Amino acid sequence: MSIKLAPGETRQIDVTLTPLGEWILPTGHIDPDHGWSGEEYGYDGSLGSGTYTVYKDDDGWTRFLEFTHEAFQCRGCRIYLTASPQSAGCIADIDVCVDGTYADVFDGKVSGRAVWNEVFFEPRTITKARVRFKSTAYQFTIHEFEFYGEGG
Ligand SMILES: [Ca+2]
Repeated sequence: MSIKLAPGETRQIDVTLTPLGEWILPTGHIDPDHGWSGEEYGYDGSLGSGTYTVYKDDDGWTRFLEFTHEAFQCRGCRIYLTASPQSAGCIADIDVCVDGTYADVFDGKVSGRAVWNEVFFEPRTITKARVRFKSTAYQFTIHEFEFYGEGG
């Protein structure tokens, strides 16, 4: 919709904004390389608990942790992350699984200072996502991971 106004003209409009989805908790996890501890605490609905890792491979990346859900339309995700030390810069790699194949949706800086990191992308039907991190931090804790989408 577009409304053209003459110079000096004003008009009041009412707008109703409808969210495209909601935050959705994973229903399960896969820790393919046994790199994480307490995985279920990464999606138990509480920021007071988390799953953590101290493992990093030679290339500096943690091992992947996968979060699963029945197939649904996903538009994004968010991660509440703490790095130790929190001052360490962090890169996150986030992929989503579409038709059995992982597709990259995010590679970039995130904050490990106990905050939500939100990532949005073109909607697609997925069954799981996986995350890993690269940093000088010696430990990462995912307090919560949530999908954003419809039909969860
Ligand atoms: Ca938790």
